[in-house]
Order: sequence, then structure tokens, then C-alpha cells
Amino acid sequence: MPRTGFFITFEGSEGCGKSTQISLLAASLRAAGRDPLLIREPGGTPAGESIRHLLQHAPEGENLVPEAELLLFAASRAQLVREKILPALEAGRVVISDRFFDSTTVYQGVARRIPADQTARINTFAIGGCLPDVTFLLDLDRKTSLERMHAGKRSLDRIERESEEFFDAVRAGYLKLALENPARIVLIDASRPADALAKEIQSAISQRNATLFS
Ligand code: Z5A
Repeated sequence: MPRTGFFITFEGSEGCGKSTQISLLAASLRAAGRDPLLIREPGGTPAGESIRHLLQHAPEGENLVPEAELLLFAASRAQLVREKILPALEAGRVVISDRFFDSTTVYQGVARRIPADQTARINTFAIGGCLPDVTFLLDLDRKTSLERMHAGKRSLDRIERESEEFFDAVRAGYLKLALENPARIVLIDASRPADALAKEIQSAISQRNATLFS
């Protein structure tokens, strides 16, 4: 079936403001009469939410090797694409995902040092050609991101407890990815106030699809 919807993904380091921007964007789309599907990764389906628990919080996930971690993220995504994303896009809906395959490229490929060709092959298999129409990379320095997360007062999960070197590699990996994919990835300076970011994001979407907010 042809894909008539519009697929938007958000990426960036933890606490960079993805959820905040997704809520603001969804509200603008609803005000324009749209019914966006909001999803998150890992997760978004019953199977995916179980995988999320194993990856982030379950004691059984504490000793996952990088290869198993990569395959679990890919399994969650393969299920999400076929169960939720493709049917929504085929029905003409806007789909907004909090993280997608770029997270695997950066966290497992760059930061966990799994060779890029292997990460790319598994990503390709998992998404089956379902590429985002546009991806917003919210770039934020580690210090501000930590301040924001501590202000939210939530406990850190397994990946959030990684080293500073790990998160430096994540940020550098994302910036490199944005340089390599200028047509798809829009780099956003996430240190600014939320409403300024929301305007920039809405404007970038309108440039790609003039009908979404009309
Ligand atoms: N992961 C992976 O390794 N491989 C993969 O393939 C995938 C994921 C898909 C998922 O984490 C983890 O899985 C993630 C990568 C890994 N691990 N790490 N580390 P998650 O889903 O639990 O959470 P997250 O995606 O890392 O981030 P988050 O905690 O959901 O944060 P956020 O959505 O980006 O930020 P926020 O909740 O919108 O904002 C954080 C706080 O800042 C909050 O208090 C806001 O009110 C505040 N905020 C937001 N925007 C602003 C602005 N502009 N100014 C000031 N304050 C702001």
C-alpha cells in the first residue's frame, strides 16, 4: 500500500528535550486538525515495551553484551515499524517517534564501537525501507543535559549510568551523522528556550510538507 503519511523522528542525547518538543509539535498538529501517532523507542508495542524494560531497568539486562543490546533495540524497532508505523503512514497519518535507527547507529555503533557496516546492515533489516521524512537532532552539551535531568529528579537507567567518554562519543557521533545526512537531519541548538525550538521545528516541517499545518 502507498505511504501517504509523514514520518518525523527526534534524536539527541538524554535530557536534550525530545519529549518536550514532541508534545509541542503534536499540539500544533492537533490544532491544525491532524491526529499524529506518537511513539517511542525502544518500546511502542507490547513486545517492544518488554524489550525496553529488559534493556533499561531489569536486573537480567545488567550484563548484556553490546551485540545482544544492538539486536534487542533492532527487534523492538522491527516490531514497531510493522505493527504501528507502516499502518499509520499508509493511513495518511503523521508519525512522530522519540528516537529511531539513528540512535542505534550512534549508541551501539559509535559509542559501543560495533563496526559501522554491521550496525548499518542490522538497521536496514529492522526498518525494511521505512526511512523518516525528516529527523530533528537536538544538540545539547552534557552539562546542561545533566542539569535538566537532575531538575526532573528521576533515577538513572542502565545506559544513563555510562561514562562521560561514552556520552562524548554519542554527541560527536550524532554531529557526524547530521553532516553526512544534510537532506534528512536538521540540526537544532537545543540550549535555547523550548518555544524557540518549537518554532524552528514547525518551520522546517512546513518547508518539507506545506499541507501539514494548513
Ligand atoms: N538507545 C540506544 O542505545 N539505542 C537505540 O537504538 C535506542 C535507544 C532507540 C532510551 O532512553 C535510551 O536508550 C537512551 C538511548 C538508548 N539512553 N540513554 N542514555 P529514554 O527513552 O528513557 O530517554 P531519552 O530518550 O534518553 O531521553 P529523555 O529522558 O526522554 O529526555 P528528553 O525527552 O530528550 O527530554 P525532555 O524530557 O523533553 O526534557 C528533559 C528536561 O528538560 C525536562 O525537565 C524538561 O522540562 C526540560 N527541558 C526540555 N526542553 C527544555 C528547554 N528548551 N530549556 C530548558 N529545559 C528544557
